[in-house]
Amino acid sequence: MENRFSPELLEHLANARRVMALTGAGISAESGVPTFRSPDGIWSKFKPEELASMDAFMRNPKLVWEWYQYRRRLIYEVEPNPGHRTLVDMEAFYLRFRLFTQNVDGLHHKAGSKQVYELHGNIMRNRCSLCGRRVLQTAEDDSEEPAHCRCGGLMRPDVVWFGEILPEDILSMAYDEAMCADLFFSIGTSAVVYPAAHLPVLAVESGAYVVEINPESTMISSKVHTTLRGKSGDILPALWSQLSQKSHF
Ligand code: BV8
Ligand code: ZN
Repeated sequence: MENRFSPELLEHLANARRVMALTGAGISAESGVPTFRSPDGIWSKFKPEELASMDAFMRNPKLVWEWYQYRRRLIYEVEPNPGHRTLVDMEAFYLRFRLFTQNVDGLHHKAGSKQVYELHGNIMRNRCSLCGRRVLQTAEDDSEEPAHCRCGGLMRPDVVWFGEILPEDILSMAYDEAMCADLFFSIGTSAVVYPAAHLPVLAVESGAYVVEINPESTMISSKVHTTLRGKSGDILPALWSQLSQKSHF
């Protein structure tokens, strides 16, 4: 077993009591879900505000709906990867483990994570833009336009768009957890979208040991304690198995 990771990092993982993970599109990249801002990302053709915002939807509901239908068809086909599954093992191991995701693909649930806090909603649910009624999306729904709710409102994906507030209960829990975590992972996120991107910085300021896992450097790389340069589907299982070798837990 090559020792890829520093004794300091392994100590922090072995002794952590309150662990928080924040994930972004990068953790699903190895499952085949394109990220947003990488060169081949799904926003390479459109700017995010042109698709993931209420006024984009009101201006062109058909275009926005088709973009979400395209992403749903992608997501129906894919499976969680070893990165998602290592977070399931961590949840089972640590006394207190909180997983917050910016992703809307539901892959953490599919991998078996029991408690997943979705900061930006879930693409497999629709919500009425008028009365807020929620309806699960089905694989059979190949509609090219958003349906209307029985109240007459237009159904929209149940995700948080730019300019929209995040679910307040989940966001305030994320702030609380970031302030009391002793170990914080920022995994597969470019850390450019707020308020989620503030969480790792808040964790550093609150005394947590913060680890970033990303093949590229990001807006927070210079602020965290350790950056593990590589793919989360490779790094997370390797890190977890080296820790289990060391602690024989
Ligand atoms: C809010 C919707 C205010 C769901 C998303 C100007 C105008 C309007 C707003 C703003 C503005 N300026 C700033 C703002 C605030 C704005 C914001 O932060 N904008 C940014 C772009 C500057 N934020 C908001 O609008 C938020 N709301 O502020 O409300 C308010 C306050 C009070 C009252 C009313 C309103 C809402 C933010 C949520 C937006 N919704 N998505 C959907 O369609 O998916 S954001 C979108 O970006 C996704 O949710 C995604 O999760 C999120 C973050 O992206 P990442 O996950 O980080 O993905 P990305 O592609 O960027 O990076 C992937 C990373 O993975 C890369 O670093 C890559 O290197 C790495 N990677 C690749 N492969 C791997 C890997 N890592 C590991 N392993 C691999 N194999
Ligand atoms: Zn309605």
